[in-house]
Amino acid sequence: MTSVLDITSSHHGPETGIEFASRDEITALQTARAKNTLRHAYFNVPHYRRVFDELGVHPDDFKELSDLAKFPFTEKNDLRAEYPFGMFAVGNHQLARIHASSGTTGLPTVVGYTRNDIETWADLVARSLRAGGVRPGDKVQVAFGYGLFTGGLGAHYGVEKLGATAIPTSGGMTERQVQIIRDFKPDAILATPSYMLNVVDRMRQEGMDPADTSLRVGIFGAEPWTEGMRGELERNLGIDATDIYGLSEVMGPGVAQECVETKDGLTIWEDHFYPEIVDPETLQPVPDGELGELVITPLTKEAFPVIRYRTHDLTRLLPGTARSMRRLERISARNDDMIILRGVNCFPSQFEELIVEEAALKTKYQCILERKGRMDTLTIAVEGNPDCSQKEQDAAGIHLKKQIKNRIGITVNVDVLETVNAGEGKAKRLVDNRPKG
Ligand code: DLL
Repeated sequence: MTSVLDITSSHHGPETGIEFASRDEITALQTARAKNTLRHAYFNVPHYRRVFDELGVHPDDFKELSDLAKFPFTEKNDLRAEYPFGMFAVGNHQLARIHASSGTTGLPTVVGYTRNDIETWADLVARSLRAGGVRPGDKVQVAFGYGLFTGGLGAHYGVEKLGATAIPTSGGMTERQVQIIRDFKPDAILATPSYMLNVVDRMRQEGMDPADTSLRVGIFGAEPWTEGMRGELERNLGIDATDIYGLSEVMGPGVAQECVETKDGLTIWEDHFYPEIVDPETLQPVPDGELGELVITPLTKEAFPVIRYRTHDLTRLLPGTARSMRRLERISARNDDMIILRGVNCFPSQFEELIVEEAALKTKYQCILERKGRMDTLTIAVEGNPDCSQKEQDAAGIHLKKQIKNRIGITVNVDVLETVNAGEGKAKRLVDNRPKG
């Protein structure tokens, strides 16, 4: 620990150390750590012993990183089958914390952390925040939900680890978020991007100019968002907005983070995570640069090792730029959010890119799937911009429908509404009202 009186101590900048390690160093570290993780999982988690044995693979078969492809994937259902603690590799007395992710259906997935896991997580979030432009001494409003969700507490420990000041507002209570921005004068805010747009609206309702706050930096994640929405948040708030990624099963926020100096996708912290991209149909790994499903093997987890976790997030692996570690392209969608409308595959984010272009519409929307007779129909419910006339809003709705036809190739209904509430945490973009079965 460094004392506040110790003015000679400095926080190590990103210019040195592991974030700039050579590819060979990263590969050597990943290889050693993957081997340990495979052994740890095999010898301490009955599920892994069983599925490795069934496939006829053993941790000793792992010699180099490409050998990982011989090992089985882990799916959310595997975790659910062992609910609540069956996938933990340590005894209860070694657990420092438990989180859970609700998911959309069924049992939550439960994840555990040892003290060391919590330390590693805090280090990686601190590293992420620094990459996003937060500095020691900054005040950081943490508007991710606190609780079983990993967002709030995960971010919080990283803020403190960086040497910044956490303001734990949690999510929701938008009026109070605005009051705290005005009175506590935070330098940075962490939130889901959809919720931040609610905060911006609330500021305007209270006669505040969102561009005229103390905020310098915003770090947004926990749900898909687009370049268009980045532009909107940056323009409205006069901040640098970057993308943070993570998932409970692998750790929580801080698995990958965009660097503020390049804003070109998210650096995945490869000293702690080994990423693969697989073809979602064949499940075979594809080369870097190709689009597919992200599969992650965390390399240092004690309480909850997972091998080849299928995230269902779609992205590609890109070479490093601001750091030597590889980047993930902005995660635009999950493959379970894919809409197949009369044979055309599309994602909510494709509509979002067109919605942000309409000045008379707000980036508040939901995609509603219904069945009329034997036909599936898709309605984009989108909020009108109250600063524009009804006529302008209606014209924007008609224009949006045309743009969707021209650019995506499908016919949808567009409903311009006074309010569209997609939730206060992660936005629910897709509402499937079709009869089940
Ligand atoms: O959402 C962890 C987190 C908290 C990340 C705060 C970033 C900030 P889960 O609730 O387990 O964990 O949800 C994980 O959310 O598989 C993605 O589908 C989605 N997701 C998370 N970050 C991003 C992002 C947290 N930056 C799931 N872009 C993931 C797109 C994201 N999707």
